[in-house]
Amino acid sequence: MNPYLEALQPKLSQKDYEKLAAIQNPNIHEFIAKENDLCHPDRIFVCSDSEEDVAYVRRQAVASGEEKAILTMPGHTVHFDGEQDQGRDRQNTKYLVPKGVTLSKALNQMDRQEGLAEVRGLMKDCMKGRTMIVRFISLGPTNSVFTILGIQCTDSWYVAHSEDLLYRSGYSEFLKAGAKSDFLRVVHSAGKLCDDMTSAEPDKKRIYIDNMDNTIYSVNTQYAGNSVGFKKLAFRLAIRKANYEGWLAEHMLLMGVHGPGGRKTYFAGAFPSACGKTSTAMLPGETILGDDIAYLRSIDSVARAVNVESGIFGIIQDVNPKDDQLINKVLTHSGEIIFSNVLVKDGKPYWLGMGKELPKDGVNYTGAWFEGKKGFDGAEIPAANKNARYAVALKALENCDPELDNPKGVELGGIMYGGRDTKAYVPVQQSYDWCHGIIAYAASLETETTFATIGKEGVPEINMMSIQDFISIPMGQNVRNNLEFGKKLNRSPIIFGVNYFLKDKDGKYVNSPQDKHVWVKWMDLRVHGEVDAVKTPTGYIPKYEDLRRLFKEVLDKDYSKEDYIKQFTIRVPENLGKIERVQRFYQENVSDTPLELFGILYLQRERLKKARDTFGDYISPEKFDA
Ligand code: SPV
Ligand code: MN
Repeated sequence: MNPYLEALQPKLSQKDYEKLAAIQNPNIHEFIAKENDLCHPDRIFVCSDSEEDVAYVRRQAVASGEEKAILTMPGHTVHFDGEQDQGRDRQNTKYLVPKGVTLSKALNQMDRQEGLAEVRGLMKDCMKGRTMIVRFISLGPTNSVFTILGIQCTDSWYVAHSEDLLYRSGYSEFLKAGAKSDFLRVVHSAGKLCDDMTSAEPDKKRIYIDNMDNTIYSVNTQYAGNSVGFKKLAFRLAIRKANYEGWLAEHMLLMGVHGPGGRKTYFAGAFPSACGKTSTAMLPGETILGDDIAYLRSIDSVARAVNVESGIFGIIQDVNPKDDQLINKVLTHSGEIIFSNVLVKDGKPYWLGMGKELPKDGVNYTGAWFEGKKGFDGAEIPAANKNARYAVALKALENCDPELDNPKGVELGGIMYGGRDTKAYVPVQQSYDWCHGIIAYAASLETETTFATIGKEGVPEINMMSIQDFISIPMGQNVRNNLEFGKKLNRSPIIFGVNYFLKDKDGKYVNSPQDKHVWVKWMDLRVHGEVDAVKTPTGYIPKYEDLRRLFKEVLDKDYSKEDYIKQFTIRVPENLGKIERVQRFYQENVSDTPLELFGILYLQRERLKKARDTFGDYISPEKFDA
């Protein structure tokens, strides 16, 4: 028996002891022993992913009060996060950097020793009177070059239960891996709890990333983006691992797009949180492979990708029978689902934009709720939080892609990048080449903050490749990695820029949410070289005739020339403004920016200026199609 197992034995039942001892890796025992020493749980439960263990986790989530059964539907439960714990917390999420090391200025960081002392101080004895649950997970399909193993110690049954729905189980992978010591570690505690089982001390919320130890600490929070270790927490560690090993870990959806003749082409898509990623991945008639995190590798010189996860933690706001048939059907039928931060009344869940009137009272994340109730900040509390969510396994969806667990992943035909850009970029465009796409669309991705993170909404910002919140390496290095990745491929995916949020002069969106389906179909045709495009200073845009046909075929809509011109007019001043902001951002925040970024932006500026000299500030797409 190694000394760590010996130290852990008093906290373990005989069965749990055996489960742990069966893993031939003292590093794992050491990690758990270290966290046991810190958190001092009364006992430790080791989840082996057996049916029995998983059922136990599910039962405990309800027995502990962290979830409540929704009585009208078998398998449905609801979980509430505290009023000040309704999204990812950027301010309290920090990288711990050793003395002498600095990350890019734009990244939230602090001295490693200080940070460790602070967070470990907050976690001291935090599990007294509780059980520490140990979960083993495989990030990505098992038995694959993509597989990364992860382990989490948590005192939240809700977190442990969510992991069942969202990830591939990993206990047997740890057994197989034996002494292989490369795994990501997360330790989490919900901290002191209120009577309603929500974290009681939001001012002591901390999410600290210790790259040196491949460990993430999370305390005094339950919101899944801050607590479910294998979501955004391990993602930060994976980005670092990818950097060393020469692949990419991305905030991307994966989907199969159906083209002519029964063809299916896989696309990845990077969007910041709450900018249309999940709704794109779920387009009806296409297949969904993933909606949040993907790993990309060059295999035999083509880009292949896997979904790191196997479930969806999706925004429920605006899911309604008309716009989101597939997920709406899942959410309104029996099956295992955790709803979070919705309104519950008479044993039924309600959310904003569900397509029917909401009750005037019920129970929500603030406890007993009634219309007009004011929150901690004096603002009126909505019936359900905007960032209310559902957690469900991907396989619950009718159009789950059959390649989900393919260890080789899927070959990517295209990659799209899109943010909330109300002013500049056209709704869809294709880059000139890989490097232009990476710089002009991915590294230049502009967006506005959303309810997915705590703080003010609608603040414009640059969100590099949509991983600004998760990037754990120098930012310039990330740009370089992306450039290099594509340059080395024999067949690189085509890069597209999409913008679902462009507005007109009166502040109205120029597109409806359904239009994205047409853009996706157009991208598929471009990947296969089946339609022409119009060359503009910012990229190739669709021809009117092709869109008219696609609007009819896909949405049964008559697409007018006026709409086309409005949507695809090149707005020179706004585009020059964008370039200026992006350039300044990199100059001021990213000391290791590759020169190529400035070069590609310079050329884009020159093309825009030249076009302006001939055609003026606002240029109809028809001018470029002469
Ligand atoms: C996001 O905010 O990007 C999400 C939800 O996907 S969470 O992972 O909880 O942050
Ligand atoms: Mn996300």
